[in-house]
Amino acid sequence: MQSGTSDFVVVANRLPVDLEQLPDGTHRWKQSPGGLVTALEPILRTNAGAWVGWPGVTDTKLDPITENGLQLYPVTLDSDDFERYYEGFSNATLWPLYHDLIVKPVFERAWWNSYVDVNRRFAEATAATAATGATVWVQDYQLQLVPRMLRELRPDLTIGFFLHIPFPPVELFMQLPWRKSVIEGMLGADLIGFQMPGGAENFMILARKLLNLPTSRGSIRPASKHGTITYGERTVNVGAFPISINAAELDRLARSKSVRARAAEIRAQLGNPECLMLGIDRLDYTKGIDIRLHAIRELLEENRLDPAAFVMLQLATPSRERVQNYAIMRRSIEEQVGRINGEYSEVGSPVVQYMHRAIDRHELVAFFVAADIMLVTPLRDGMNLVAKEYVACNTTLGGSLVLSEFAGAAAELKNAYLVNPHDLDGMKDTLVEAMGQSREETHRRMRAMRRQVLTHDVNRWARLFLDTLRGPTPRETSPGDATPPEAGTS
Ligand code: ADQ
Repeated sequence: MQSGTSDFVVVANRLPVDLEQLPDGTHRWKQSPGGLVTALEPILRTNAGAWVGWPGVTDTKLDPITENGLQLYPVTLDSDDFERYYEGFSNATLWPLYHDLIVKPVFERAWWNSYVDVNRRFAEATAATAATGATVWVQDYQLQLVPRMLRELRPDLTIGFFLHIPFPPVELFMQLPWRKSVIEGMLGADLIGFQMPGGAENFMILARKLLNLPTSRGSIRPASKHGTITYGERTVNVGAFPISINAAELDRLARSKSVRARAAEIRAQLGNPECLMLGIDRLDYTKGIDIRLHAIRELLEENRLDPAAFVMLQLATPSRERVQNYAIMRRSIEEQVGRINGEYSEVGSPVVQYMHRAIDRHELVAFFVAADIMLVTPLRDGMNLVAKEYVACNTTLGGSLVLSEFAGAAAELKNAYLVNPHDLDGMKDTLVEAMGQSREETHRRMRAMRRQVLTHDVNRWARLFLDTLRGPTPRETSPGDATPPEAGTS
């Protein structure tokens, strides 16, 4: 197969820009600067880098473009692909299967066939883009078959794969009718990265049980907590690489005059409550939005929360709206908000403020700065960047983070108020405890969490993954440059 010119290729379901369809039918590119693109941009630029992904609209064939110096290769999806590969297999099969079956996964053969087709298209686009001997980094659960397909097309490439969501325990994964193909798909990579050591461990067990492959535990510098799988002639490395955020930039933004002024204005607009609680999530049944609302309602019923003294602000980004369980979830949350407000709000000052829309970055940071208590209560979450973003924005140390034990972030943010979202009473008690905490203790906890988040940012994550994939550069192996400490201490 003929090779392309890019030495470093990122492959993700979405491009780092969205193609927007305007009312007159024409199109326009809009930046969607996620953490991933910010972290990878310098590497993409210095390595003649490219990004392969779907531009966000269906049935539109687009030529490769260069946007802000980045080579972008759009992969076309038609509306059937979108329904079967994306909404279907990715988000109604894999997503619930990998998140502890919070809802029942749907196993539909036509969806699987489409997943295979689309993964092949991504692999072919990548093979045509990558230069001889290039490094390719494939992202997430939508593209688990790409590493193997790509290796068959281009054995010369170095291939990494990173899963952003949890990798489930063996008993759950075994339900998947196409389980062998998925594991073999991922094994096409030279390095398979997970958020947590538990995910890496689950994968190793499956490789052993399902494919009878020899596995061994061992450390591969520079990352920690690793194992290897012998797969034919190759050795596949497996490890945990907890993702993070651009902490320094958020810290800087949170300290800016304009954000601080906007934060004060938000508090004033909400009637300067004694306590402002905040939830920021994609509207997803994994995020436990309903659970935190339930806890608040019961605390109000029991007179343990004074409706005149606090406001709960819930921001929810619209997400996967055509997938049935998302629509059900949205209705239930909106009913709960209505019920609490119906019973406890005064004219002009709702107890729960709910906004179902995307918020721009500056405004989002102002919400983080304004909040006294951040509620992050997922039933299961690969990492949860919101928890880390709140910490990075809490420059005055006055805020408290209530965090689910089932978010990957809990392993690093041990000074959060950790809760089990299945234990409603425990969660209510912890919320009351956080609200009544002394200033000194609040500062102590936040200071410790900030130390962790500011020293373990997304650049470090990307560097650690790529150094492990390609082998450490001479600088990294110089004497005295020890293996970085494991993320997990705060
Ligand atoms: P997500 O499930 O999307 O990510 P999360 O890690 O919390 O979850 O990231 C969401 C991002 O969207 C955050 O940066 C947040 O600030 C932003 N956001 C949320 N609500 C918003 C709103 N209303 N307006 C604007 N922005 C909003 C998946 C996995 C996670 C993993 C990440 C990264 O499910 O577990 O942490 O990938 O690997």
